[in-house]
Amino acid sequence: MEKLIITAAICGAEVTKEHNPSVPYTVEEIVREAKSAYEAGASIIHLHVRNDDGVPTQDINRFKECITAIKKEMPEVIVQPSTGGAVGMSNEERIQPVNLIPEMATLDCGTCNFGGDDIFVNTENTIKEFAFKMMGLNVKPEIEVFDKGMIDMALRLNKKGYIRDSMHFNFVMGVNGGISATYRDLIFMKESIPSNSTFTVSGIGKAQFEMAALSILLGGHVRVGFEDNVYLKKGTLAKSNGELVERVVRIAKELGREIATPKEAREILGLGVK
Ligand code: KMH
Ligand code: ZN
Repeated sequence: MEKLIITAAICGAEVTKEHNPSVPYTVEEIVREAKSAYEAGASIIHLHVRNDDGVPTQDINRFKECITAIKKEMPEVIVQPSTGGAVGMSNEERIQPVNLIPEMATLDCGTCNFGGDDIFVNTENTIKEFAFKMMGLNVKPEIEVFDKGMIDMALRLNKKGYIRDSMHFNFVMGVNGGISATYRDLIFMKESIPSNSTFTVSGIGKAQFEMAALSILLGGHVRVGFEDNVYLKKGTLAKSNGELVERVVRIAKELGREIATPKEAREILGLGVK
């Protein structure tokens, strides 16, 4: 089986220090968390950024500052900025980090309830606009899907030429409003994507490690991190993103999957290839 790509979603936009005091806000904290994840075996850092007070921002200069600081410490790591940002942000705000021409960025492929009155809005035209921009700059989209219909949207946009082949999906499973984090649903999602695609799985909350284990067995990849889950195990907060990555590495080793380096992750994902 292909080596396992571990992505660390170190920060997110919704989780705060009240959920876990190690959630990073400042540039220094973001570098600390990225480093802990990288040293534990993550090859991709999925990045949201905050102002020092913790308020999420998509400001291009804040992204630039954080990416430069991460790359200074870890030149080979893949940094994947979010274009989802936080619920309620405008498209203009959200797309900003793509102008830095990162190797990858997220492309959210549908609208989703996000609990309470929150709706994460991604209209068809938004998805097309973001996909078109990423294609023009040769930024590989990680196609974020919160439900099966979002896979179908990505497949339609692939046919229409907005997304290149060898698509890479992230199945986000267990959001209050999206697909559940069950074995049946993960197998359904995997069987719904083209055979030349790759996928990673983000199990939300307590589903994180069960979904990770099943993805490892199915030949998929894994995302963990504070954005999705702040607990190492029931009742125990993770001290760092690195602790979450370490747990995935232990599970993978037991299941016979080797861990990809950033260089190997680039090869698996075809980064930089047009
Ligand atoms: N924070 C969510 C509203 C992404 O990074 O592209 C969107 C999100 C997805 O986290
Ligand atoms: Zn995100």
